[in-house]
Amino acid sequence: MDLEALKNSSALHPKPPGLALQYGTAGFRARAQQLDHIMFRMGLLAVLRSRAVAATVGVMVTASHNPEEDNGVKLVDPLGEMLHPSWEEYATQLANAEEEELQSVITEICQKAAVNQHKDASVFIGRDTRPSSEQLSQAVVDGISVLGGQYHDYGLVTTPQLHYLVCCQNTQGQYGRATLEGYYEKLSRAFTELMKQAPSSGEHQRHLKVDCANGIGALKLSEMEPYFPKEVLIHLYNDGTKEKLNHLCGADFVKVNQKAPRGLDLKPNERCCSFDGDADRIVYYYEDTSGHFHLIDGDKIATLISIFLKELLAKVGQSSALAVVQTAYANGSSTHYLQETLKVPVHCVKTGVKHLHHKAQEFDVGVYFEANGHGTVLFSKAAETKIRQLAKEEKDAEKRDAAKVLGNMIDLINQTVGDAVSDMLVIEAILALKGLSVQQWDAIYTDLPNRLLKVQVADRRAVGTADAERRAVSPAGLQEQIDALVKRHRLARAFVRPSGTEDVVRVYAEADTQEAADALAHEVALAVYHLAGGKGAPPQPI
Ligand code: 16G
Ligand code: ZN
Repeated sequence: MDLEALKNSSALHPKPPGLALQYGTAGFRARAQQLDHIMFRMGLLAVLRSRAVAATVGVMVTASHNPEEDNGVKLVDPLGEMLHPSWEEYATQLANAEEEELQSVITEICQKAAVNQHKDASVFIGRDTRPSSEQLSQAVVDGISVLGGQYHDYGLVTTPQLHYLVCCQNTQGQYGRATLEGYYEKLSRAFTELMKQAPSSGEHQRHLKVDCANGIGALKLSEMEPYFPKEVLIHLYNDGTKEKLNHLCGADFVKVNQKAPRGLDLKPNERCCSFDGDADRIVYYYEDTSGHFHLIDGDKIATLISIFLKELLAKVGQSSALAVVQTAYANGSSTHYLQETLKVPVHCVKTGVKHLHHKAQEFDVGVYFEANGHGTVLFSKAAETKIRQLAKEEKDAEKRDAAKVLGNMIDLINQTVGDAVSDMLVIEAILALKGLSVQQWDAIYTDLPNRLLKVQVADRRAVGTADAERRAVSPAGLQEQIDALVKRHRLARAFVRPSGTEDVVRVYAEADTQEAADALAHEVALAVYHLAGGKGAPPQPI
């Protein structure tokens, strides 16, 4: 380590005095002006991580669905997973070190994580379309360079594309080529193969309206368009040429407000979807003839994919391979449908992609989705090998064809992380193959009415949870109160958890009617307010 060079370079990316940030559920997030030193230091950390694992790692500059003025950064591990939890703490330590401590913190991390400082380091960099992203990614480059790492800057990419590229690089091309062209070709080849099998529905062209949140999704979808089969017509809205990123549009806006994004004219019964700002989340929706808005969230996406895969897996003699992973936010109706009607095991884990991804790896075929639209499907090596072999060698035509469809699904799904583009193509292929309309998909089950609230408290850590966040273990008495309140409503369920991204406690409630869900959410919010040190005015009825 060239200490003089480190000192000089770091001085160009000074840490604002007193500022302390934490590597949270999805990396660092803050106002863009506060992040220059964080980016430089994450460049440093990426080099250390790359040396520790002797592989290429990724750095993505984005703040996802957050306002355009914000930014953030996430590290990507060699197989395209989120940064290993043991390194999240190093990230926080390095981010908050004062200038004069920087070198000793680096040395400490190297000791703790057995990093050989003489090894090669390789880092892939990507960024979203925020005005601040280009300069911030330059700070990442400075950090990488000063520690002697190599880098490849892919420039503007979606978050899932960067995950994919890192995985391709470290699997020596087995997962695909580490170029954007390689990504487009792999996905579109699989998609085209699947669409060839679709029964012609009389409708020769398939239209889909996509709200791109004024972000990177628009750019990348238009790059990909020439690769799509010509009967699939994707119409892009909120492409970033007119309005601000994520402003009144995008997957998060649509999910939270349960209404159409600005800038997309909904016609009755038209199939539409929204990406978020870095294109790793997707939700679908439509408006019926009476003007009623129908949201089709991550739970319904997981259900559609599970129904489809279950049928195919049964055909190839692997019906017990499938499991679904959800969080406590999953609508009770979805869990009920998956368990009772589809007879698929369902597992609940803590909020945050890394938890779902980790759990899904335990199964031959693990479908995971958060209700907010973040998710994918993971296939074990053994399951994939078996499917590929059947697709090639199986004599029974029906079984062989099912294996071929599964093989193409494996190629179409981005297994490194939830990917709005890949998920969209998976959904479009399933709807076409099954001849399902968006209304029929929506009608598979009816969501229980629900309500999400936030409560301001002095210290959100006062609320502790267990059992995948479904039970509160602190403050004392809170869970007992929630249990008593839930009992007063039908088909009711409620839980509370401290947010990982905002200084609030979140409350979720569902029940048989919207009035009951609203009342329950308010009652639980009041209980949190009184028992966990509420700030400001008490929560008001909805
Ligand atoms: C982050 C997570 C998302 C989760 C959300 C919960 C990733 C990539 N993103 O955005 O999965 O749903 O946090 O936020 O893991 P909350 O803790 O504020 O409710
Ligand atoms: Zn995102």
